[in-house]
Amino acid sequence: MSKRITITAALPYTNGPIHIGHLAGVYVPADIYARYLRLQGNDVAFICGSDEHGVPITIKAKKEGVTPQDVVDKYNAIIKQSFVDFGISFDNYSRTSAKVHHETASEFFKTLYDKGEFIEEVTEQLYDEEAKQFLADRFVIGTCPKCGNEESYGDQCEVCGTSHNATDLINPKSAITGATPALKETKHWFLPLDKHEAFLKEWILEGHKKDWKPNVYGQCKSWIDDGLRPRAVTRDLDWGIPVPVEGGEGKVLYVWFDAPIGYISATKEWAEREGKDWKPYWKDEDTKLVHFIGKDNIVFHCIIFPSMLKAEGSYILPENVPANEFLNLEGNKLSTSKNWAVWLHEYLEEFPEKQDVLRYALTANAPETKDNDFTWKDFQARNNNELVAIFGNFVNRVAVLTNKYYDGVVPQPNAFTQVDEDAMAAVKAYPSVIASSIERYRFREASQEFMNLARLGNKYLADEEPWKVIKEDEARVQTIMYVALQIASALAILSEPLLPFTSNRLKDILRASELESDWTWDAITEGRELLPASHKIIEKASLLFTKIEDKEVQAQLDKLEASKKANEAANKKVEPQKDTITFEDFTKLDIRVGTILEAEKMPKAKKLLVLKVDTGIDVRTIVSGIAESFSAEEVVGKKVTVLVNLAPRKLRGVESEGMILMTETPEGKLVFVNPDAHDAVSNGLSVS
Ligand code: B3M
Ligand code: ZN
Repeated sequence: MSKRITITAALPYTNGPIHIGHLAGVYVPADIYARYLRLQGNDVAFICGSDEHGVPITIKAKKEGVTPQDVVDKYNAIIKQSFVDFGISFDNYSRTSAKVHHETASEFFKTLYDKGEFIEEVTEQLYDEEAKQFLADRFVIGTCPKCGNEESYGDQCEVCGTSHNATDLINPKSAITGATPALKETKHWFLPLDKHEAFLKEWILEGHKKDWKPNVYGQCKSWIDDGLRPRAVTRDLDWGIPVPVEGGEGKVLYVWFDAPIGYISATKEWAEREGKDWKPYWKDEDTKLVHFIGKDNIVFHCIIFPSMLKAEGSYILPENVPANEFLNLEGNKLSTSKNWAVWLHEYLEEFPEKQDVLRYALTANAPETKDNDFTWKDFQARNNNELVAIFGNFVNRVAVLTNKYYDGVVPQPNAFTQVDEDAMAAVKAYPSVIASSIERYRFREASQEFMNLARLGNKYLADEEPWKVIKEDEARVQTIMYVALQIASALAILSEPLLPFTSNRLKDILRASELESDWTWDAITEGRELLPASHKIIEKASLLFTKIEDKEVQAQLDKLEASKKANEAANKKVEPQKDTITFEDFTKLDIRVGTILEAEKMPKAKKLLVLKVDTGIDVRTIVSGIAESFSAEEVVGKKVTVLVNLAPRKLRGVESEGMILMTETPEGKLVFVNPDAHDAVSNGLSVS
C-alpha cells in the first residue's frame, strides 16, 4: 500500500564542495532509501538544498575577500551540479537564501513569537573589542564544558556532539583576532528547551528506544540527561534571515533555527512546481518523515528542530533520524579547511562513468555504527574484486554467450534440473532480503546481500559451464542461458537503488525497455518470468565495470600527499619576534646538553611525554609536549638541549624541572634543537 514519505538530507553548508564524508554519511544512504521507496510505489518527497547562512559562510567570505553571497552562489552551483552528476535523486534541491525560505523561516519564527514560545532576554554575550563584533558559533573557539575538546565552537562541540551557548565555553578565544572576548549585553530570543524536556523524554527516550540507532538514541539520552537549557535562536550578525520582530534590528536567526525549516520551504517550492499541496508532506500524521544526517547534527534534528515543530503545533515529527558516524580518509579526519578530502566534483572528473563504483565502495564501507576509514586501496579492491570480478564478469559472460550461441536471442528453456530450480528459488528471496536491510537503514548489509545475488549468478554459470556442455548437449545450454538471463534481469532491477547508473546500463544491455513484462521487485519475489524466450538482447555489450589499476590509486595518494604539504606550508604562521631582551637577561639562561635516559607517554594526555634526563648536573624529570611527533621509544638516548634553570612546574600532577628546547622545520615538523653533540660540553653551551 502506497505511503507518503518525506525524506530530508542535511543541507550542506555552501562554504565548500561536497566530499566523500558527506556522501557516505548522508547523501548515498538517503538516495538509496528514496530510490527504493519510489520503486515500491510510494509517494516520496526527497528534499535537500544549500545551507547558505551561518558563520562558516562569512568566515569563508572574509578568507576569500568576497561577499557571503559570492561564496554561496559559487558553492551552491558546484554542489547542486555534483549531486546531479552523481545520481543523487532529490525531488528538489533548494537553497536557504531563496525568497521562499526567508518567508517560511520568518513566518515560523513569528508564529512561535506570537505564541509566546520564546524567552526574550538581555544577556551578556562574548564580544571581541578589537573586531568590534559579538562572537557566536564558529567565531569563537574554546574548551567544551562537556568533553574537554579544546577546539569546540561557540554553538557546538564536534567531538561529543553537544550543543551549548558560547558563554559556556571554557577559555574562549576569538576566531577573528585570537583575543580573549569581553562580555557585552545584548538582547536575544531563546527557545526554552527545558520546557520541552517532558515531551522529548516521552517521545524519544520512551517512544524511540527500540527503533532509533543506538548512536543516535545514546546522544539524545545523554543530552537530555544532562539537562536541557534555553538556547539562543538569534544572533548579532549581518548575514542571515533578519529577526522579524520589534527589537530585531541588526540581528538574524541562528543558522540552526533557520536551516531545518529549509526542508519545509524546499518542499513548498517543489510542491508549487509540481502542482501539489505541500502541507500533507509536513502536516499529515500518516506521512513518514525521515531525516538523513551526520552524527554532528543529531542534537539539532532530534532535540531542537522537533521542539520547534512541537511548539509551532501543526507539524509532524520525524519517525527516524538514522544518523551515520564519520568517515575518515586514509587514517585522518576529513577536513575541508585542510583540503584533506576526496571532492565529489573532482572524483567525477577523474573517474568519469564510475559514479556507482564510489557509491558501492562508500556503501559497503559506510560508517553506520562507528567511524570508518576510506582508503583508495579498499576502493580499488571493491571495484576489482566485487564489481568487476563478480557482478560485471557474470553479466559479461551472459551477454557474450547469448550472442555467441543465439545471436542475442533469449533461448527457449527445456526441462529444469534441481540446480536450476534451486537457483531460481534463491533469486526469489532477494527482493525481501534487500528490502528488509534498506527499510532498517542497513545499507552496508543491503549492498552485500545484492553482491551475494551476483555471486549466485556467477557461481551458477561457473558450475554449469555452458561453454563445455554446448559440445554435447545444446538443449541443456538453452536452459542454462535462459536461467542466467533471468538472474541478470533480477540484478538489473534490484541494483537500481544502490547502483542506478549500472542498473540503467544493464537494462539497456537486456533491452528491457522493449519488454511488456513488469520489471518490479514483486515480479522477482513471485517468480514471474522477467526475460521471455525470443526476446533479443543487445549485440555488443560493453563491460559494466573496468579494473582500476595501481597507478590510478597511486595518483590519488600522491594528490593527497601534495595537498597535505601545500596545506602545511600555507598554514605555516611565522611567529612575530618576541620583545627584545637584554644580554643580562640572556645570561640568566642556563642551557645544558642532556641525554634522555627514559621516556614514557603521560596517561590520557595525547601531547605529553614524561622524560628522565641526565643534564650533566643530575638526572631529573622533564615533561615535554612532543608525544604527537615522537614516540617514547625513539627519544631514549637522544642528546638534547635543556634549559635547566627554569622554575619547576606541575604538569598533570608530575613535577617538571626544566625544558627541552624544540623548534620546527618549514613544513611544520617538530624537531629537537640539537647541538653538534661531540663539540658541546656538558657544563653548558659556550656563549659567543
Ligand atoms: N549545514 C551541515 C553541517 O553541519 C548543516 C546541516 C543543516 S541541515 C538543516 O555541516
Ligand atoms: Zn565536547
